[in-house]
Amino acid sequence: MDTTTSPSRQDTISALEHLDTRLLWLSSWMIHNANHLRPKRDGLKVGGHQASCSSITAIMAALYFHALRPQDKVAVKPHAGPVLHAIHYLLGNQTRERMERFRGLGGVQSYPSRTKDNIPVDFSTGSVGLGVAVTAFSSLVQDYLIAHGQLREEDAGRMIALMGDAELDEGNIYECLIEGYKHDLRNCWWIVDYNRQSLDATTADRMFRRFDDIFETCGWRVITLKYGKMQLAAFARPGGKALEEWIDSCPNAEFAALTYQGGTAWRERLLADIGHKPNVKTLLDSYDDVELARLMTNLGGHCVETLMDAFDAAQDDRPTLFIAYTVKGHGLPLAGHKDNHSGMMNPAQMEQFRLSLGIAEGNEWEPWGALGDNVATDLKAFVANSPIARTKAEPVAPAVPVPAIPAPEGADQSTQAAFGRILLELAKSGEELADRIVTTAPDVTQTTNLGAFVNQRGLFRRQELADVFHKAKIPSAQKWAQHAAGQHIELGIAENNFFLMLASLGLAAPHFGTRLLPVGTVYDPFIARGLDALNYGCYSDSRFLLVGTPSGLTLAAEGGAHQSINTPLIGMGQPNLTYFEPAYADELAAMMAFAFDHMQQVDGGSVYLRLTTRAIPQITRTDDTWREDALKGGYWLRRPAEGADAAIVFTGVVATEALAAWEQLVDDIPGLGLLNVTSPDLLHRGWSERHATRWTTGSPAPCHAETLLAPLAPGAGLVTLIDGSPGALSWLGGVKGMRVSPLGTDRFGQTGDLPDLYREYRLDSDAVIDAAAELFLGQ
Ligand SMILES: Cc1ncc(C[n+]2csc(CCOP(=O)(O)OP(=O)(O)O)c2C)c(N)n1
Ligand SMILES: [Mg+2]
Repeated sequence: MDTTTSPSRQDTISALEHLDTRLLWLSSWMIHNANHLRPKRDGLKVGGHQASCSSITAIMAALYFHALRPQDKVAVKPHAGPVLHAIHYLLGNQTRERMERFRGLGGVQSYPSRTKDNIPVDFSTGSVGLGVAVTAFSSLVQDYLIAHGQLREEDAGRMIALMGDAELDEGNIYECLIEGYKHDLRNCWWIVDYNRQSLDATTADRMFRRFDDIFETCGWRVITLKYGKMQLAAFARPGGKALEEWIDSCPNAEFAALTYQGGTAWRERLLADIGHKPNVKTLLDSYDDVELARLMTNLGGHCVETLMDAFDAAQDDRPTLFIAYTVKGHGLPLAGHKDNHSGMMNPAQMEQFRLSLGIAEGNEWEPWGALGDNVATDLKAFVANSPIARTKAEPVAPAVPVPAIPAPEGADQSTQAAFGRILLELAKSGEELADRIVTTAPDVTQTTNLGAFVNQRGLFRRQELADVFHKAKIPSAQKWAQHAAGQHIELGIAENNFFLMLASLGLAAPHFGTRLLPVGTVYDPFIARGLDALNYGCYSDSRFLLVGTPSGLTLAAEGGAHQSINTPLIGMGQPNLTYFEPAYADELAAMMAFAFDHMQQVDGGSVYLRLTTRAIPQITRTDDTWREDALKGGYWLRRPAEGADAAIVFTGVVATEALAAWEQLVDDIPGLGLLNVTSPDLLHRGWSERHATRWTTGSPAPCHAETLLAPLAPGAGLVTLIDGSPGALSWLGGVKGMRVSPLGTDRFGQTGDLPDLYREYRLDSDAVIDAAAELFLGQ
């Protein structure tokens, strides 16, 4: 093959077929090695999915080594992770050593991971459905950057998901389709490995063709790749039409079972069903059993020529769904068996597979093993010349300076209103930071106080849309012109979409080389609705500011369905997300400045602010010393006396009740302290890290919780108070072995006004006083 010019069509097909086989072998071998050859120490199954890999190797060969351009990005279905690594092994980006350690510490991850794998992984996958939908949101982010002059149209890539057919059962796929249509989604391909098998079963025939309708309704082009070229050739022969009709009407489960049984079973069944039709027997007789089995499983998704042509024909920017028919376990003895999801070839089957490919013993890891010198040389050149080989490393986006963020003025303020005012001031400033902020919300823009920012900066739309109400001079507080320079992405009420949007926006820096600072608001209890997508964003190390507001029982009249309880624990338990809950507006301003910086640090992360609509009296500061401690997780609002026996510890909006109780108790309990925990998350993390370092780095410095509690007497008592799960604070008793009386909500709330609810749920100052009395005075 000439390496300087484009290879001929025939050479390309031949190279892709070889690569398909190489990927099948290497992915199978990687899994086999981890399960059958590598020494085991724990008796646990290592796992891996040879059948899931085998159904997608041709698709991935044709995509990666033919269709993919350097600017395109791909999410690979979780169970095809080994195929992705095999591709990068052939490209020279992956080492044998890491592949040998597949699913071992430091080795190739079970499912593609942006942060843990050493090869380029555009999107992490694992929780099925999310890795698919995220590509649509990244496409919207790309359009946002193009519209904002941060990316050239000609550099736009295609966002591609390689998905399992069972992923089509995930609801988040359809939520995403609807949002995608509203936002005029483009440059997005989803390629379904339509092997008609999920984990447990063969997928339902009744959905056949329904997917076309659903996607087409949402503006997608649907391209079905049902037959391979061999099958098409057979259909064109005498008797072929009957064969085609038989395949079309064969139920999924039966097709799978026959595939597993092989050539003899195919022949018997076909003869029984259609053998009496003209020319069919002659047609079938022209294939021996092995060829017949190959013919019957020569589906579109296993035919590189079919795949290549389909990809080549879809070169415009219309979102496109390719439904590529495949066989789970294709080319392996597992093919078609309904239990093959976790099935694995045994050593004898693997040996047989090796021999069938002519791979010499000891040569199993050879990238080009058993190919013969000429073919290997040609193939290496083909791979080296494929566009994907020219993909550059992910860009490093320069940081955007974070200006000082002054606290909003006002004697009584809620943190939610203060948040809106801070964003408004930023929007009016000429700061670069303000230009990089992108806000988004799932239909709660106004009620979470983003409205003022949106009035200033506008809604983002690729096509300009006038504000009809504004034009008609109908008075409205919301002046939401929609234009390409807008900085708010309005989403429908689907929290999964919201979190995936945040995840995509927060990956703009590594994906597109431009740092965006996404700020998303959601009613605090509905974080739970999108929790897996939030986790997905954090797992991908995306950077965003999540604002949960309003929160807690403090919503009062809104009732129990809207009052969040366990979100502080979510905030504490979620890796790569730092949770703060401010009591006062100046704390919030400090936290937002911290967040915008933290989101840009190499070892930073995302930030979650839990806010409220209840306005409380602000306090007068005499100095700024609180700030540093507040950003470490807590500070003394009233410093305890040295050796004091007690402290009240609170988080967030119940500051007023805590302060009132402190004022009433301080005469009876001399030296009583009042601790404002601004981040139960940071305090807890610091505490557990400090214990961990004791065993690793030697002499750890005291953590912030220890430093804060140091003045108290060893057996002191703590009353903790939070409008949320009391467990967020009660653990503080363990730091120095103190007694704790935890106050908070641990049952569903109800409607009521604040005095009634705070009394009923024991969040008021009387509850604090009673708890203190019980703890400290032995009453
Ligand atoms: C959210 C989620 N639920 C369940 C699983 C467990 N699981 C892994 S793969 C799978 C089914 C995969 O079927 P399909 O998507 O068709 O993939 P393939 O047949 O190609 O293996 C399931 C249920 C998961 N990974 N994520
Ligand atoms: Mg499947």
